[in-house]
Amino acid sequence: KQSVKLIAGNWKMNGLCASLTEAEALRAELEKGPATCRVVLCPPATLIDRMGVALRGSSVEVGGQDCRAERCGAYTGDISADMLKDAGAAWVIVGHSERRQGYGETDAVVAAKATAALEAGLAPIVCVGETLAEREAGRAVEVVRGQVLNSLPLAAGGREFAVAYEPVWAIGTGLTPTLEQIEEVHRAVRAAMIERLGLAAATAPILYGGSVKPDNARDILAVPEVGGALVGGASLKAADFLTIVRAA
Ligand code: G2H
Repeated sequence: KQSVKLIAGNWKMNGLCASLTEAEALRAELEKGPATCRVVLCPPATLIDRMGVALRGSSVEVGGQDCRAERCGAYTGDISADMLKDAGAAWVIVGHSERRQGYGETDAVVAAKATAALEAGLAPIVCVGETLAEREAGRAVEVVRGQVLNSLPLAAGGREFAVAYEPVWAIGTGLTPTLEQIEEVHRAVRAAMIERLGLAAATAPILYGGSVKPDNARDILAVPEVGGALVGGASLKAADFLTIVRAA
């Protein structure tokens, strides 16, 4: 039995202060009819504090999009989990494919970041997903299983966290796997989570991410083992994001 779903919005490097009107619009709509799922918004780090203000009084939580594993030090341009927590975040995305591919982040780096997040009191959303070449070679399940086993820190056992399955080829492309493919990988992710962490990982949500839109969210969210969604482009407009939240 799955618990309440988790819908997380990943604004990526989009949004300025003026964009917080979208967060305010979301809060206003949720005041009219509260969400039946958990909702998290992950804006650029510069907006975390102000988004917390914009969402005050609502149940929407705020998250970061990445953190460094170290707590502090000479790491120009980076941000620590403690800093995100201090700014008001409750969650942080780690291991997004745009970080794995663009910054060479390995599973070990992702696991270290997730550990740092947990130590700071943040719930990590650990991202995994195969490339198109890996999918076409029939290796999707094997690749994702390996990423889960090696990116999930043992420290996550019994703690709040989520895993997000995001096929790299579905991110921002408008392409999505079939519902059967999503179910197959989500079942494999669950098995790997339990293999890694034991039954403590039996209920942590597994989010699907990659071109989730208002018109496909309901079908995707109904797939067994899909515990929510990580939404990029469609999280930028409150109306679109709200439609996805209402589908959960
Ligand atoms: C995948 C997703 C959010 P989009 O990166 O993490 O983005 O919904 O735009 O494909």
